[in-house]
Amino acid sequence: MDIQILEGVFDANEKIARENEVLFRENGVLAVNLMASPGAGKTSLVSRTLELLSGEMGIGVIEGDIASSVDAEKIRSYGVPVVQINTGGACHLDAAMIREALVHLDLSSLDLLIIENVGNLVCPAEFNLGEGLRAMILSVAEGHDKPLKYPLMFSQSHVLLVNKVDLLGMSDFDLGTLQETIRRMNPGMVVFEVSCRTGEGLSSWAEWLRKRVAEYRGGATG
Ligand SMILES: Nc1nc2c(ncn2[C@@H]2O[C@H](COP(=O)(O)OP(=O)(O)O)[C@@H](O)[C@H]2O)c(=O)[nH]1
Ligand SMILES: [Mg+2]
Ligand SMILES: [Zn+2]
Repeated sequence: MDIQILEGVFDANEKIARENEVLFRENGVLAVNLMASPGAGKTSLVSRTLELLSGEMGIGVIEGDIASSVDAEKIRSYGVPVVQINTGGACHLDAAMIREALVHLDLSSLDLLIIENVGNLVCPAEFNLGEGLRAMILSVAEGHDKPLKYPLMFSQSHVLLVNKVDLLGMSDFDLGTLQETIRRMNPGMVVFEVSCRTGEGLSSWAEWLRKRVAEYRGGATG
C-alpha cells in the first residue's frame, strides 16, 4: 500500500473510533482494549477478571480472533454477554469491527467492556477502537526485552500486566530490567505483576480496574 492509501485507512478508522467513543461515553461504559502476543494470557486474564468483578458490575466481552470461537465459548461459561469477531485473516481489530459488534450488546446494562484483541504486538497498537483504556500483557515466557522491540504498544498502553510470574524461577526474565525500560519509555504506565495460574497479584489489578470504572462513570477517584 502506498502512503496515501495507508493514511486514508487510518483516517477512516479514527472517524469510526470517535463514534464508538461517543457511544461508550453516553452509556458510561469503560472499554478496555486488551492487547498481547498469542498465548500471553489474554483469555485467562479476562476469565480471572470476570471471577473477581462480574458479581458487582455489568461486564461484556468482545473476543477478537483470526478464526474460531474457542475463547468466546470459554468466556460465555461465565454467563456474561460475549460477542465473537472473526477477522477472517486480519491480524488486528479495527474500529469498524467494534462498531458492528456493539449492535449485539446492550451497552446501557454494562459498566465495563473488555475487548480481547487479536494476538499480536504490532498493529493492534495502530488501530484506535474508541477505547477508554489500553491494557497490555507481557508474559514471563516472552522475555523482558520486548518493549525495546515493540515500542509502540508499550509506549501507548496505560497499564501493563506482567503475567506468568509463577514461571520467573524457570526463566532469565528480569523484572528489574523490565521496570527500568518501562520507566524510560512510558513513565506513567501502571504495572502489575500477576499470575493467572496462581491468582497472585490479581486482586490488586481488580481493585485498580474497579477504580477506573468508577472514575469513568463520574464516581470515585483515586
Ligand atoms: N504458568 C502459567 N500459565 C499461564 C498463565 N496464564 C495463562 N497461562 C497459560 O498460557 C496459555 C495461553 O493462555 P491464554 O489465556 O489462552 O492466552 P491468549 O492467547 O493470550 O488468550 C494457556 O495454556 C494458559 O493456561 C500463568 O499465569 N502462568
Ligand atoms: Mg485468547
Ligand atoms: Zn494487523
